[in-house]
Amino acid sequence: MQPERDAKQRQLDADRVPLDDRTMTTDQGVPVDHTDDSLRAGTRGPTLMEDFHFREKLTRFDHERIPERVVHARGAGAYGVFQLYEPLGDLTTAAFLNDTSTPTPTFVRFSTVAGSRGSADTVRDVRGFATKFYTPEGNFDLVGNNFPVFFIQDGIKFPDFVHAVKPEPHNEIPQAQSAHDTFWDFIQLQPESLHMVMWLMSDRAIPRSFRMMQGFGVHTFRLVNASGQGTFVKWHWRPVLGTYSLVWEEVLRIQGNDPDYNRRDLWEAIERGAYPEYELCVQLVPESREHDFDFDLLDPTKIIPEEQVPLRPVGRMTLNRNPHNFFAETEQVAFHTANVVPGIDFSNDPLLQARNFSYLDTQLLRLGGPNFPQIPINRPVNEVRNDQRDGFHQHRIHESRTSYAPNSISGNRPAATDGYRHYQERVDGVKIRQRSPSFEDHYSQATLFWNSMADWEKRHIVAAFLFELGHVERPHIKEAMVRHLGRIHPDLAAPVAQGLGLPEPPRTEVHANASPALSMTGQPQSVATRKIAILMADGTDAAEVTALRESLEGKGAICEVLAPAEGAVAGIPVDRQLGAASSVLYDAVVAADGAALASLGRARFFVMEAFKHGKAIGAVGSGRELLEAARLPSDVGVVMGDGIAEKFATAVASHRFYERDVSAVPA
Ligand code: HDE
Repeated sequence: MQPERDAKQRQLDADRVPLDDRTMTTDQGVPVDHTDDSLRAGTRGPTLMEDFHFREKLTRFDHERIPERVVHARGAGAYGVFQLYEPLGDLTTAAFLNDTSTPTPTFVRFSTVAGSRGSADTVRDVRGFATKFYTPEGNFDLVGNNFPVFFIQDGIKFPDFVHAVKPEPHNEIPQAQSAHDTFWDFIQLQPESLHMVMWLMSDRAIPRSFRMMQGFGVHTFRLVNASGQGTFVKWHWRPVLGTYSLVWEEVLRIQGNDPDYNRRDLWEAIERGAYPEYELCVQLVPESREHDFDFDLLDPTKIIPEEQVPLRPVGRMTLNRNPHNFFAETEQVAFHTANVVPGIDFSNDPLLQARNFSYLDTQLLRLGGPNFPQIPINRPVNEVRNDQRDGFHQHRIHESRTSYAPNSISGNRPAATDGYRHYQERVDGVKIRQRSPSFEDHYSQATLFWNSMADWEKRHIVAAFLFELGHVERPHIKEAMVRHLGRIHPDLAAPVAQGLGLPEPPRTEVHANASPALSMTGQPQSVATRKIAILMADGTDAAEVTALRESLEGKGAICEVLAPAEGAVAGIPVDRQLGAASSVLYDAVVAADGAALASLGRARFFVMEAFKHGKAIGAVGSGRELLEAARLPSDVGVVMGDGIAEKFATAVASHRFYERDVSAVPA
């Protein structure tokens, strides 16, 4: 069932060009009779300049590209709606945060940060989570990430940071990877990054799906109510399906098997009607409590632990519509942290202040001039009226004879009346290039993060540091990083130092505080939208497979039948032949045949690799023989026998069996 057409969709309809059976024209509307041969002097003669169709076609092609985003170039977008739970009038005047009767249309763009437009989705990186709310009072953009902190404290360091993480300048290597010298050189010299680096080395940096990751506004913002009272706010998106990640070895193999893994997952879920949902939550701090924390609320390298300030759910966003055209919508969407509506304001976080400059500036180049807010995806749903005029690609025809204010000729219209009022914060200070001493502690929250991890999360963090620093060439950078890790936690530094062949740094005292909410254990569990591979061949018992499949699909799982060849096995159609499939594209695997598959290396590898990556493994009928042939070292998360449907579904819903010892599995 198609979702209702909201105000934004109705507005976009006017710009949509449906595919129809009408004939081809030039850009000038002239009918085209032939588009396969250019006009030439004789069949073997030179092409003629007067072939305007040929010239227009080539010129338009030559100009198809625009600059990719300087960061977050790789992304995927979707439309949605935001439904508020209850009016927040005590906190903010924002209309969309007070009206529970009309859902607010949204557009979201998810992205990676470092890679270029054509890079793979599943790289170790932060993910962008940018949301445009088309509110009746104009656009509000919540331009967040899937981590709650950032690498730097002051926006003036952003070009330095981005230059360090991007491919190195001499040879443009490596693509979409932080595992290289310039990145780690920057980090070792800029310890304010260490908290963020802990997140980056954790599995949060390799999300299973855009549908299964959190979003954070990162900075402290401000809500302002009708009496002009401000409340500090941190924004959080919480995925209804829970927060889940891939494992590193899997990620490496997905990049070749399906570079569009996260994009495709989002697209297909929406096409199937399994709409991704996220709860919008706020952490609220009254202004009177601004200085009650042992960190500075203005410091974007710090979280407010949820145990200190709990999350309050305020609404839910459902992504329910794919774009029609990637370029027009997802590529041309322009987010900006300064796109706020009355009742939402900024804090003095120096990173946020810098962003409030950068996002408008970048669009001027990327989208070719100052009229980019007129591009359909960027237009607010309410009317735009002002004296801003002209510029490249002006689409509007302003009829007024004045474009200045005040004026007496047009009745002083458009008039500035009761609109956005900036929060009246008292500020006083000397001009100074200096960080506040309250921004100086770079280690405590990195330690807090480490202390809060489950054992498996700690193991993965150590492995990530070893992979990354293992790609660094200069010994002094590795040594400096190990010293920093020693100050975060000796249990982190020791195995990394050992793996790098470096001496363990002297063990220092660190605090033992933890914030359990930081761990990814204890997520909501569901088999819905999980992808399950069923390996079949001629020995498959069709009745058993059909019963299992119906049960799993009834719970919202997606089952795909894989077999040595396309066609059908035991009367069941094959979705993909094994030669074109890989276990890394599935959440779980069921072996349904042993007789034919047990001798096939590809089938054995499939099962072994899924086991290595912690996935639930099932077997029905003779499928047990395939598991035996794969020589799995344990039966943790392996479900076999008759009537396994319920047990297997529970195993799949638990996501991964990280407690398996897979160190000896060669896959
Ligand atoms: Fe961005 N960032 N950023 N950023 N950012 C951009 O804007 C910038 C930061 C984020 O899907 C650019 O339109 C500066 C934090 C997302 O279109 C650019 C600083 C967070 C997206 C830019 C930051 C983000 C961007 C590039 C430090 C998380 C993708 C193209 C002061 C809270 C939006 C563009 C989309 C994109 C600048 C730091 C999130 C250049 C200067 C912190 C999700 O303007």
